[in-house]
Amino acid sequence: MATGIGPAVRPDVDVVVVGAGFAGLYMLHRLRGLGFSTVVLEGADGVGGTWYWNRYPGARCDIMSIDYSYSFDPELEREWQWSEKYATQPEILAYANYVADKYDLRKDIRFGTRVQQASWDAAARRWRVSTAAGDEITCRFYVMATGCLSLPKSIDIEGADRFGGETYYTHHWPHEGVDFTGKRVAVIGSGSSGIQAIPIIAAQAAQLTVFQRTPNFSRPARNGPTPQQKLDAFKADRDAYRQAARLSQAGVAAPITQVSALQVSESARRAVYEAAWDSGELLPTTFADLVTSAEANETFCEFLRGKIRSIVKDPVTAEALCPQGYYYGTKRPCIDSGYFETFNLPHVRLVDLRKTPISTITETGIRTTTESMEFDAIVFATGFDAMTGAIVAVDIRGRDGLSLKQKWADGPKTYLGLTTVGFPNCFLVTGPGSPSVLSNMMVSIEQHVDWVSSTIDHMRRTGLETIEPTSTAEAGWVQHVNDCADVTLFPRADSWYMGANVPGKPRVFLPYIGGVDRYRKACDEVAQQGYLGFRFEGAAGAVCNDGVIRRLQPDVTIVLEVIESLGLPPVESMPPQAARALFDALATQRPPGPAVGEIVDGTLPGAAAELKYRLYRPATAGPHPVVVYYHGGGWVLGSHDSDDPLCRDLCVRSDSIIVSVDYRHAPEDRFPAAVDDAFAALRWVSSHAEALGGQPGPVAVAGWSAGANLATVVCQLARDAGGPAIAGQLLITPVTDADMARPSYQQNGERYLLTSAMMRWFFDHYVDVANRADPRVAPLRAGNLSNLPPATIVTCEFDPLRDEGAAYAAALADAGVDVQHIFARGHIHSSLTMVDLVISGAPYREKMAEALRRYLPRQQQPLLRHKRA
Ligand code: NA7
Repeated sequence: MATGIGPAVRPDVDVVVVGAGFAGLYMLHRLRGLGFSTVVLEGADGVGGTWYWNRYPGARCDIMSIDYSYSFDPELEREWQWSEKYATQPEILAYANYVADKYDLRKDIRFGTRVQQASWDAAARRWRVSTAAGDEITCRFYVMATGCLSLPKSIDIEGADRFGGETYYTHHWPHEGVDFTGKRVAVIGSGSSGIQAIPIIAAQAAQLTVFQRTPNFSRPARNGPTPQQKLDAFKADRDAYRQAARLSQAGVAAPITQVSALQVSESARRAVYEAAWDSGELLPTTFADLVTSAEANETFCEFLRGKIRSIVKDPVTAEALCPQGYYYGTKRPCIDSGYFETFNLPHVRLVDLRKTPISTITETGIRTTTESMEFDAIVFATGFDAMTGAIVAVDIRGRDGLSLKQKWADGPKTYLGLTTVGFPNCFLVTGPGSPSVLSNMMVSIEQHVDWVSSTIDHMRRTGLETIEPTSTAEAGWVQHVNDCADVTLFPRADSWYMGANVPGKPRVFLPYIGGVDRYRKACDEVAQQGYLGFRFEGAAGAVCNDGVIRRLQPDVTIVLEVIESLGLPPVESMPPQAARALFDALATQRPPGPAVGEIVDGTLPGAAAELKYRLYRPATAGPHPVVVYYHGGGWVLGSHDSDDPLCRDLCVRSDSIIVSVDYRHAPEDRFPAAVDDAFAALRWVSSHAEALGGQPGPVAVAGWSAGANLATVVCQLARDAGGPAIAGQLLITPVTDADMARPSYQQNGERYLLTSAMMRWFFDHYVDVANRADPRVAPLRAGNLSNLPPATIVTCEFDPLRDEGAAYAAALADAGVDVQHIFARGHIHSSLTMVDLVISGAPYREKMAEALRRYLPRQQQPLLRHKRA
């Protein structure tokens, strides 16, 4: 506890909320219920936010209305019935008004009031909020509920203000509507707004020309009544229905699949895609890897292109409407009512701006690089400065006058998408770094409002006056948001999710893609852990439980969740045979790893008997360098099969032959059987490198876990025996000591698959206690570590073996060995071996392969073919 701060100056109200959309309305209701004086400032003359402004023809939500509704009051849910599956903008606006009336919200909303500036007054510990009209209001807490798609992107087309005809913007449509009958109309933009408006404008206009820069993926919405089974499920158990949405990936309950699009037959895949096409849903369940695998995603893209080609009669127009160059879902997909069919109408034309860009808008129309066209009206459906635009449109000044716009100049930085360092008592509803636009907004809004209001309530109860995230917590969250995005295809697209639609906006993935369910869990855990990562101040002093809420890579988390859900018994509770059977069974469940040129199974003479080996040969022309690989499994478990995907991956990436050699396992054959076999295998492979189709000369050794232990032990033995020659050693999360005493055992010994108990079980089966300091068990304890082959040592942050791996790297370096230490942030002991399952491991596997290529340069290739004269 620091010393207390001076008394706060009483503000005009407890809370100012900016925006009277669905977020602002619920925030007001909730805070009022908790007894906080609250004022909502709203620029429009009515409630509804995005649904107040976006009145263009055809505007509807594309999440089913039964789901796109508040869930906080069962009475409201009973009273309000939606007339359609996807309600129109007028009906949604009517709902917002109904809510405002039912809870008597208008009396605390100041309409027609645009907020211009908000600044933190540190001495008085309150915000000063000033409006465009010059009014000022002070508050303890300042909440931006300004929406994610509310600030239109400025029109970046030359000559836009020259046009003398009628100009309309989908985001600011005249309240009285527009009649296009008999008119020549241009629509610029083919995002959700354009796709919804175009069929309706086409039905009125004499001529419609659509100017399309990027074609969009869209499927039929098949609007109609709400599906009966949804209504039945809702009526049967309202709470369960809502809870399932809250604990879903995107805020709408949907089945989860673990099936890869590439695992099933062409016809099975097509059946799933046809069902998605027929579903009329924005987020149908398809395959697990459409978000992460380019190859899988492309199968859906091609299916959808096929649909467009089958609907649109003119092949040139059809091709222009087919999205290319980005993956399905990485730009916001759409559902529509007759969009593609509209292009079969004789008076509708598509101009493909990728081929003929707009040169300028003229007084009478639009000129492209090839022609001039005349119009009576131009409709701009050109989108928004998404997620950050409306927030930084207000000049928000935090501690010491810090400007939020400046702080976010290189991209937004938030803790949980809710708060940002330097801006005490300021909350963002569905801000950047939260699921927001990747979710059913109603679910995300309610979750944020509930979290913010209960936090404010907690502060009142505990006498705390200010809250602000710490730099550590914010940096950790930003990292986690990026980690989640980086395992997906999303960052590759020029989308508004990436800020790419607004010239000059930094290219940063703005929302959180880890899922509504996991996100909610993170927020709840933050609160439960004494508001981890927040610093509070009050009359009694400061409190702060600093830390980072999510540090594992997101795909590692998923693997851990899946394994936990299997409810497997701990390995150390099993006899070795049962543990081996389990290990083998799990190995059959995972993706196979990449294809290699050839796989050869064979035997070689071990120290006591024949040993099996499996050779992986690249598809490229040989001869290739040779790597001797030792599998992991604690000297007790494992085989060629258990490390098969990793060996394939190393083979392809390093362009080397990998010879995965077996060795005798404990407890049947205890130490030093495995070491003796490992060394015998090294000798045999080295002397047969050419016979195996490999390059002559030194080999490299590699291994994972206990296999990495054997790999480095044979390096020490080979040095002392004067051969075989080893060009380099790749040690992936190696066992280098046997005392199990380093801090990483304490920190990571229970929760991350490889546990301390399991390591103890391995050691007990493998080696007597008296022999555990033998350098052939604990290579770190060797008296002499000099003159060993160059080493690449990989350690993982959440591995009990992390610190001994790092200690070995340091000891080798001290002994003058050329060492590269690769530290895998957010990874666990086994995650780098999980090829195609833990995608975030791929960059590390690439580094490992680079090391092998460095140790074993390809010798001059014989000239295979001569050009004919
Ligand atoms: P979007 O989805 O951002 O769509 C805007 C469209 O306008 C998109 O096709 C853009 O092409 C196009 N655009 C933008 N600027 C230009 C210029 N200068 N020239 C030509 N075409 C341009 O906004 P919407 O309003 O449709 O939808 C927003 C969200 O609201 C939606 O995703 C739902 O969540 C609800 P681009 O793709 O940038 O090449």
